[in-house]
Amino acid sequence: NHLEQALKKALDEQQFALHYQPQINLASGQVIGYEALLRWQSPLGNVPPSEFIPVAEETGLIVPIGEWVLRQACRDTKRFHALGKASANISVNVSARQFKDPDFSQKVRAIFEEEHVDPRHFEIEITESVMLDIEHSARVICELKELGLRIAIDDFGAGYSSLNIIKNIEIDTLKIDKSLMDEVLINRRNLFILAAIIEVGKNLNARIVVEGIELEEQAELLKPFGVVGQGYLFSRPLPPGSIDAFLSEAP
Ligand code: G
Ligand code: G
Ligand code: MN
Ligand code: NA
Repeated sequence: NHLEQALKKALDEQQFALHYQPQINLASGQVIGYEALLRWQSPLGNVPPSEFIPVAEETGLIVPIGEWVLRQACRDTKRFHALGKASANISVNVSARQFKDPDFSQKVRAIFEEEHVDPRHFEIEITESVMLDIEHSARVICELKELGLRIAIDDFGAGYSSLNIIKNIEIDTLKIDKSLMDEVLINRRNLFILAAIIEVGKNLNARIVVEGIELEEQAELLKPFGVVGQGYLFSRPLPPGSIDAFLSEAP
C-alpha cells in the first residue's frame, strides 16, 4: 500500500508535527489547556488527519505514530512550562487501536519517565470506538488513570453509544461534539440538548469542553454554563512557532 509506505517514511524522516489548539474558560477568558493535533507535512503537501489516521489505524502504524505523538507532546510541554504555563492541561488524542497494544500503558509510563514529565499534566482523548472492546478498554483506562492521566471522551453526542460510554467509564472530561454547536443559534432543540448534556456531565463531576465555537454569539450563549470552549473563534490549532508566542501573551 502506497500510503502505508509513505507513512512509515514520514515517521523516519520527521514529517509529522503537533499543532496546539487553546481551550478557554468562557467565564474568565483564561486559557486552561491545549489539544495536540497531529499534522503530516508530506513532500507532496499537507495530508489531513481524516485521510491518514484511518490508514494508520488499519495498518497498525498508529502504534508507533502514537508513541511519537506522546513523546513530542511531553517535549512541547516542557517548553510550555519554561514559558511559565505550568498549569496548562495538554490533551492528546488516542485511537482505540492503540489500546489493543498489550504494552500500551507500559509504553506510556516509560515515555513520561524518560521525558521527566508528570502525567498529571495530561489528558487522553478517546472516542466511543473504545466501546467495541469495553472490557479490555476499561482495564487500559484504569491503568492510565493510575499513572495520573485524565480521561476525556471526544466527539460526545456525535455517535451512537455516547451514553453507554459514560455509564461504563469514569471520565474526567466530556468534549461535546461540534455538530451540536453548529446549529445552536438557529435551532433551539440543540440548545436544550446541549444544556442537558452539560447537566449530566456536571453531575458526573466531569469538566465540559464545547468544541467548534466559531462565533461570538455562541461563546456568549455558553458563558453562564461554566464550560470550557475550543474553536476557531479563539484560535485555530497553532504550529510550534506560533504556539510559543500565543502562550507568552495568554493570560
Ligand atoms: O485536527 P483535525 O481535524 O484535523 O483532526 C481530525 C481528526 O484526527 C480528529 O478526529 C482527531 O481526533 C484526529 N487526530 C488528530 N491528531 C491525532 C493524534 O495525534 N492521534 C490520533 N489517534 N488521532 C488524532
Ligand atoms: O475529533 P477531534 O475533536 O479530535 O478533532 C478536532 C478537530 O476540529 C481538529 O481537526 C480541529 O482542527 C477542528 N476544529 C477545531 N475548532 C474548530 C472550529 O471552530 N471549527 C471547525 N470547523 N473545526 C474546528
Ligand atoms: Mn480531540
Ligand atoms: Na471532537
